[in-house]
Amino acid sequence: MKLALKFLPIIKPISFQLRNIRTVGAMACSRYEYVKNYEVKDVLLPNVWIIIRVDGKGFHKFSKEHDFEKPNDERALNLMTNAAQTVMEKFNDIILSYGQSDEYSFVFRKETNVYNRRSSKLLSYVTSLFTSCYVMYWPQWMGNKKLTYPPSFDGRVVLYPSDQNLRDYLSWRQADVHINNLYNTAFWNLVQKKGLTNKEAEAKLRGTYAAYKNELLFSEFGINYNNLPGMFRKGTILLRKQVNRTKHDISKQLIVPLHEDMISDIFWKKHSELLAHKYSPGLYTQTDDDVVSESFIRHVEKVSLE
Ligand SMILES: Nc1nc2c(ncn2[C@@H]2O[C@H](COP(=O)(O)OP(=O)(O)O)[C@@H](O)[C@H]2O)c(=O)[nH]1
Ligand SMILES: [Mg+2]
Repeated sequence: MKLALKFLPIIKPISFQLRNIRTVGAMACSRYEYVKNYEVKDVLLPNVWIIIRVDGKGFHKFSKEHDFEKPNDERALNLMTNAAQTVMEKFNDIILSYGQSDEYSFVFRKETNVYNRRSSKLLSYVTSLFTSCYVMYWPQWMGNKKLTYPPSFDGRVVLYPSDQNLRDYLSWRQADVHINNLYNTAFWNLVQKKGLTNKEAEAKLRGTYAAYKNELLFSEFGINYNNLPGMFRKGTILLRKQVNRTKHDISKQLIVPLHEDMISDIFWKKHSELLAHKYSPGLYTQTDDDVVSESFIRHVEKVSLE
């Protein structure tokens, strides 16, 4: 009796659960099953470009806290690119990624059927994978600098119906890096080399045109803006390329970082596979001058999780 009393609280819930299980056809369902219907079917429109952009949360503070170099920290930018490469490895249908500052955009093929085009699945997977890679690869790029708190990234999905929309989106992000980088380069030179306070430097640059900042950098600091690293001026574009060298395994695909001008038509002609009727990676030629370094090219052997 004593024993039975002891087990009563356990037995009761089990019998309660059993009462609430019914059989529908051959399938056993619980009466709770209906809650599944509340899940929103957030399927993205067919036949449109899908862009997922991740952006560092509060990176103004995060970069200060972790002593990022100003205005550009090469290691931190490479860390972002490294994380983006892994995302591209997992999703075969990403044909182009573009990163600058604390953000990365991923462009999926219009026809992709990954996760049945379910928005929340796609967005959460890309964002969480990118974030975990950022943390995992941190020591590789940032050396002894310890992470003092966990970084996070927000993510959004944007759809573009036309190729022109896609080009304009990428041009918008690339124009953004140009505007910010020119300003930041002038600003930090005034502060670090001329000893101006932040307020003074801000006042000196307020309302000025690009030509003024270019001239200021050249005449006061001997800096030819156009000679600064492409990664700082143009951000990083990741493209898939097929190896075309007999020494290499022909089946291998590369993920190649470039710092080219996506605003110009030349880029889209050179990488014509991107807007072709049927996409397949373009050929990799070693003459691509803007390649960061051989070691940064990822050889893709894994395929997507589709
Ligand atoms: N010093 C430094 N800061 C950077 C670098 N990349 C990004 N940041 C910082 O990250 C911020 C990113 O901008 P935004 O996303 O608008 O700001 P958030 O809302 O604070 O993440 C920039 O304003 C910088 O403060 C870098 O390479 N060096
Ligand atoms: Mg941010």
